[in-house]
Amino acid sequence: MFLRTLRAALPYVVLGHLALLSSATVTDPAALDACPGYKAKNVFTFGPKLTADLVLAGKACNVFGNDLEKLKLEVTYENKERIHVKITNPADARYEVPEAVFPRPHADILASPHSAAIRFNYTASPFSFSIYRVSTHEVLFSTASHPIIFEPQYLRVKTNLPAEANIYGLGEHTDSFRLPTHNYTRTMWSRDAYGVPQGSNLYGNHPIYYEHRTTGTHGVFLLNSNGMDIKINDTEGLGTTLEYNVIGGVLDFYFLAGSESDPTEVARQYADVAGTPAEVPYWSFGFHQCRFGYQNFVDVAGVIANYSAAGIPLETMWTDIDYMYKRRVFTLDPDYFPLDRMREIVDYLHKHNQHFILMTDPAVAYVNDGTYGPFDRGIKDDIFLKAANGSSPFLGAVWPGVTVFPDWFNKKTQDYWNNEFKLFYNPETGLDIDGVWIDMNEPASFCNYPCTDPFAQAEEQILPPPRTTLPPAHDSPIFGGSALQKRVDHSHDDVQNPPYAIANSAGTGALSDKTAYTDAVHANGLIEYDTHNLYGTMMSTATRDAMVSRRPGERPLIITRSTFAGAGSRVGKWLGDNLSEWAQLRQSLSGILGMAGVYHIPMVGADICGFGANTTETLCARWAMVGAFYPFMRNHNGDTSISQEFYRWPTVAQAARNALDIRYRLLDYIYTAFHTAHTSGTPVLHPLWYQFPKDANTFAIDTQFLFGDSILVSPVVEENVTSVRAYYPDAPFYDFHTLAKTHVEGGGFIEHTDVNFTSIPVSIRGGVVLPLREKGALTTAELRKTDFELVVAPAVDGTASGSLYLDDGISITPKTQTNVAFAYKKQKLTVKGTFGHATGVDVARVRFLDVASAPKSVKFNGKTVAKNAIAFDAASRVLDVALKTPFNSGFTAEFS
Ligand SMILES: *[C@@H]1O[C@H](CO)[C@@H](O)[C@H](O)[C@H]1NC(C)=O
Ligand SMILES: *[C@@H]1O[C@H](CO)[C@@H](O)[C@H](O)[C@H]1NC(C)=O
Ligand SMILES: *[C@@H]1O[C@H](CO)[C@@H](O)[C@H](O)[C@H]1NC(C)=O
Ligand SMILES: *[C@@H]1O[C@H](CO)[C@@H](O)[C@H](O)[C@H]1NC(C)=O
Ligand SMILES: *[C@@H]1O[C@H](CO)[C@@H](O)[C@H](O)[C@H]1NC(C)=O
Ligand SMILES: *[C@@H]1O[C@H](CO)[C@@H](O)[C@H](O)[C@H]1NC(C)=O
Ligand SMILES: *[C@@H]1O[C@H](CO)[C@@H](O)[C@H](O)[C@H]1NC(C)=O
Ligand SMILES: *[C@@H]1O[C@H](CO)[C@@H](O)[C@H](O)[C@H]1NC(C)=O
Ligand SMILES: CC(=O)N[C@H]1CO[C@H](CO)[C@@H](O)[C@@H]1O
Repeated sequence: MFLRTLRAALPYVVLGHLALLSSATVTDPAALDACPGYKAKNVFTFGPKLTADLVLAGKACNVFGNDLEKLKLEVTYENKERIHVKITNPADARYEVPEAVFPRPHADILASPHSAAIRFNYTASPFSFSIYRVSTHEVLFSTASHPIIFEPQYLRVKTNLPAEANIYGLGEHTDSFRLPTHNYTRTMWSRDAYGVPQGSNLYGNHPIYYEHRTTGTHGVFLLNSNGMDIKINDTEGLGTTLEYNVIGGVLDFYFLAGSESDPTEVARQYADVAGTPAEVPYWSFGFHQCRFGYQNFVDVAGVIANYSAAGIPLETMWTDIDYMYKRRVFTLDPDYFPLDRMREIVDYLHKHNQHFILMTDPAVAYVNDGTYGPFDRGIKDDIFLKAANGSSPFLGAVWPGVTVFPDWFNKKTQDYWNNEFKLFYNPETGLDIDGVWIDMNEPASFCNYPCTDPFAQAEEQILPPPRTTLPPAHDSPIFGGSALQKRVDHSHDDVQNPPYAIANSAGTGALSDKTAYTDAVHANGLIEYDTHNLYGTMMSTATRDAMVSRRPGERPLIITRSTFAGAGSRVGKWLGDNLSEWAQLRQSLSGILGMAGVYHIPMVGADICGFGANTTETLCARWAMVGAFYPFMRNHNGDTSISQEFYRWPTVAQAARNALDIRYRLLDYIYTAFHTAHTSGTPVLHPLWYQFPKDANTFAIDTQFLFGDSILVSPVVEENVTSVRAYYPDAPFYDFHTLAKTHVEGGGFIEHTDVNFTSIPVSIRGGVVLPLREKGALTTAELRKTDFELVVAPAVDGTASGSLYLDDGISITPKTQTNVAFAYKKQKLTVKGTFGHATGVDVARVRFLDVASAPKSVKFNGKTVAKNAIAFDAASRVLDVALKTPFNSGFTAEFS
């Protein structure tokens, strides 16, 4: 088929660009494999570096443009676990992800590849390369028999994989956590993806995957922000393969060795490349309430009051775009959300140790009459993204109608953004927000392609949409009272409709549909064709900086929709506009596992109870409980959906109280996991296989997961069902409530029956010492005044360990810190640490699990503990020792 296609195409190729093969004609993988590839010449090896020229090895196949004649290969052993392989065009500058957006990782540059855990191997002619693990001699990545194709707007690299390979990552997606290996395409091109269907490109792009085998786990990261399709397929006779089809940039691979025994090692190595996650304020782990469709300030205040009346912890109240005047950013509707009344709400929240967050979109309304400061100041500073001719702003249509878009590459944009934040979110004169929610930053545009007349389209689509209710009386009572490296020449490229069409699901599929045009120009000359996938992440960075400049030294909470690799080092993210459907509750789990477990964006959650469509009582109850184990826990709703605050139904209210009680008791444990992630790159959530890498039954599980590394959550995720068949690997587990042990020898399923609509199966993995708060609270400020209790859950060998990190909860660089290590063996718990940050509370008690019989004696710091402070329950095998000791120093507690 390839030959026939090529022959048919040849006469046209000489005529030029337009008649190249269309993507529709090249579907046969064998066709691309018949391309000539390259020959490696002038290969130089110099210690940890290898360089070579790659010269086209035969007649060009010109599938989606003309094959480049000569390429440059550069291989660097950056440290023992990382090899950097870069293939570029030596003749002409090509686009590369700017350092300002993705700083390159620190490289030690190994003295000699001989100490490396993985090695680069190649065949000179035709050129192919492989990466193999030295200890096991396993090939991890190999382009053998799949020639590299390098054309101006089409790059292909294809690797062989083991049959039914365990591949995780390549997000953002809503597919299973372990990716399908049959006929599967993952497209990278940021888009506004309402209802986020499976199998399509979504808001963010993370071209990293981890591959897990029982012999080890490794990672492959392609640092490229251009549009791409990554195809995983198994074709009879040809085995399983993974193929990158990229429409620009360069081939810039980082191969991560991971480890043979600990899957989380590869996550730490990826964190070395993409950055470790930012820490977030302690309060941000509290419960958040939001909806699109709060009509006015009375409504917002009513929700706050009703949560309080229902006794459900509400930490943070949010407001969606409803607050804006004509949906313009940095404005308040004077009739519906007047400043003085909104300030009253914010003051009320702050007085009650609660917080407030508003949505900010990037698109600025095109209001060219001198009445709208954010537009006027942006025009004056000339900081908006430009149309292709570089002279006037690029126009799109978003919520407020026709809009312009801040250009994050413009050096003056940060000052502009800081200033808009300072003005609008001014604590003295504006709204004193505690965090930011940034949306629509793909960037999204409602303008259908071609967007030749955004004014007509805005009018036709009725933007901004009119209000549907009357404003309340003003005095209604509430509360009962960058920088670019080089110029890239795209003059010969078709950047609107490149010859290889990636499988973009937006609108017509055109790259520019529903977003900024690919030919829109940034201040540094880069165009959206190359940088599109970076827009949301750049807005995230600018917003973080603006928040830090408002409240210097404080960690901001910023929740974004669109992300690129590395975004987690600055912001958190929600999974976008989902629907109130059971399938979406299930999918949310693979979504958060990807973000928190692979891409290092741990401050993540899906909209609890669902955003679009109407929820039901049981869905909302189950989701409230699942959502209590999202690191970022927010109920958010669409404007046309029925209300779904937790207090609306008694069952949901009770489910929320129960799950929030568990969450809050675990809050210091998860806060510690965030600190560990920030300092070392160890993920905050773990799929089961991270802890049980040899147990193949765990590889595909994504409706159970570990919150931190030790709390196993096994939610009911189906409608009308009150049971769950949960998998327990071969290790002791302890029920979170009864603390009784289960151990399925060899691993196996347990059917939890009678899981009513206010409970969720949660267990503790043996081997951990958990620092729990004794009880939940209505706010995190109150929680921090609650005593701790330690739960000692031994592994099979009778040992356990754990840690606790505490600080003031808000400073980027806290002045005081407390770091405690817990170690348990031979029936003795040792607590050691530095207590720089005063906990101000006691350790109320220690509970030892799986204790065979009543102890003869219990000692605290070597002294015998009084009998009345000890309780032993033979049925659950729990030994409960009341201590009431100030938590300001180490201690020991033991029994015999
Ligand atoms: C490296 O590649 C060559 C050529 O394909 C092959 O013969 C050799 O076995 C490989 N070496 C290792 C250690 O895999
Ligand atoms: C592969 O998936 C595509 C898109 O879902 C579908 O149209 C096609 O029929 C599938 N092909 C095979 C061989 O399964
Ligand atoms: C997978 O391979 C089959 C058979 O060659 C092919 O029809 C299909 O298009 C391929 N799918 C993808 C996503 O590459
Ligand atoms: C709050 O609760 C009151 C009393 O049940 C109810 O009338 C009101 O609609 C609720 N308001 C909101 C915004 O939830
Ligand atoms: C530049 O392009 C924009 C959008 O296509 C157009 O409105 C504007 O008139 C052009 N400006 C010049 C100077 O050609
Ligand atoms: C949700 O329920 C409301 C009120 O019953 C109804 O008007 C609306 O059409 C429903 N929405 C959907 C998507 O079913
Ligand atoms: C759950 O039960 C309701 C009410 O009986 C029914 O309408 C719905 O179809 C059931 N859902 C499923 C998935 O069985
Ligand atoms: C739901 O189940 C939990 C745990 O088994 C139990 O404590 C609670 O009493 C049950 N609630 C109802 C309403 O049956
Ligand atoms: C439709 C969809 O899945 N959208 C988002 C909503 O939440 C899901 C699961 O709840 C996320 O994974 C999606 O990104």
